[in-house]
Amino acid sequence: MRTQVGIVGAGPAGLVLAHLLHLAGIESVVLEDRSRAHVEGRIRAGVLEQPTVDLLDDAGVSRRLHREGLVHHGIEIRFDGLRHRIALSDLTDGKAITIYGQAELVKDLIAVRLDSGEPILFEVEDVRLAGLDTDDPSISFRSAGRDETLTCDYIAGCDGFHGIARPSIPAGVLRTFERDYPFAWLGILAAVAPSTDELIYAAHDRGFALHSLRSPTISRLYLQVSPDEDIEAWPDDRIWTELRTRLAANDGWTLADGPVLDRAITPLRSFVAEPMQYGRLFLAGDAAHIVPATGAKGLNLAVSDVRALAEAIVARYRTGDESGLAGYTERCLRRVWRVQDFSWWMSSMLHLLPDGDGFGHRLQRAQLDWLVSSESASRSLAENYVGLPFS
Ligand code: RFL
Ligand code: PHB
Repeated sequence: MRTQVGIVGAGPAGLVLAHLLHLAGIESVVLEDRSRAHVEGRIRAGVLEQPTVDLLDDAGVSRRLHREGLVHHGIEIRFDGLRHRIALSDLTDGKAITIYGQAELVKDLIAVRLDSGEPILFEVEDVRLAGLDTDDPSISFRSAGRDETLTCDYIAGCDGFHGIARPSIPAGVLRTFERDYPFAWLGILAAVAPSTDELIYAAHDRGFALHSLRSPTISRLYLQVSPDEDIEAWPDDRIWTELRTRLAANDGWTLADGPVLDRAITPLRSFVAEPMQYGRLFLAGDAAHIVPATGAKGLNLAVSDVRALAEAIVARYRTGDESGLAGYTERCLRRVWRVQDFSWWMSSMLHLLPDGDGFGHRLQRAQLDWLVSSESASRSLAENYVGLPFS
């Protein structure tokens, strides 16, 4: 088998890349090691930034997103029982975020891929990359019990943080940068109408809490917990009681509860691998970098990487110009580090940190106070949150 671009992974990065290449008339094969049902059912991100929505519009895959997604023009920052609105759209010339579950976006992208008639293989096994520093890199894998080899012009490693693409790069090539945080998130999906119209980020003495949503009938909520927390220790009652405590407001606001449909604990991590390419392999999305979820940026960053990669590949086929491919890492890293900084800042400001004498805690309160009382500080958050323009 031969193709122009072999894409490992059918998450947002791999699927958006496959579609952008298809629109430009470039062939690809998408290889995914999980089942279609698994990939479509994975509950993860929910916030799409403005540039992500604009790209999906241009790519013609946003019809259901606009029908079912919820456009939000602000978010709330809550601390000391007080509610402070950050007017995202007023502060950014009308830009907004759209709440649309990653699982829904993935369903839309898989549907458009299947409609295109181009190959997407699920449940492939034993995926291995070879010849990355040659002109004919290849991917070997097993599909439906048969061993296959796919020879490619280029390979896109879109297989997430635990994938095989990044570890296929020879030792000594990559430099990695990493921060672990002394906390994790316990996230739930619940069958209850959201108790808020806009997302609530709450800093509380017992830890951070976030009230997000997926639809008018489904809420998504998160609690800061310790990284080694046992999910079994969190029956529904305990989760709702803790959420109610941390999200409490002085003005009589109340939190409605309901059946918990899904629960999971996710560690928070910052990670960047540089460069994001080796020979004819290009890493995109979580395969190359991870941000703590507090800034709601992971999916959006994955989309911005593959936008740059698709442009570079298209230029290479149309005009023979390889400069976009050569400069792929440099172009991506500028945004990656901006987003790392934003996500780190949001995380550090909002979470309860181990803090002996309370110095750090007082700094957090000073930051929060400045954030909600200074228009320029609010605007800075808003610009980053709705998404900086693609370079
Ligand atoms: P993905 O989504 O992990 O997809 C990688 C795909 O590759 C497959 N794979 C392989 N396929 C073939 N061969 C192999 N050897 C393979 N190994 C792995 C995997 O099965 C998978 O299908 O990476 P991608 O495409 O880079 O997308 C990244 C996003 O998924 C991620 O950054 C976001 O979910 C992060 N994130 C959020 N991002 C946002 O922009 N906004 C948010 O509000 C937001 N909230 C979140 C989040 C992530 C969370 N968790 C659970 C990590 C909230 C949470 C709780
Ligand atoms: C979500 O809705 O899943 C969500 C929202 C905001 C975040 C992270 C996750 O910062």
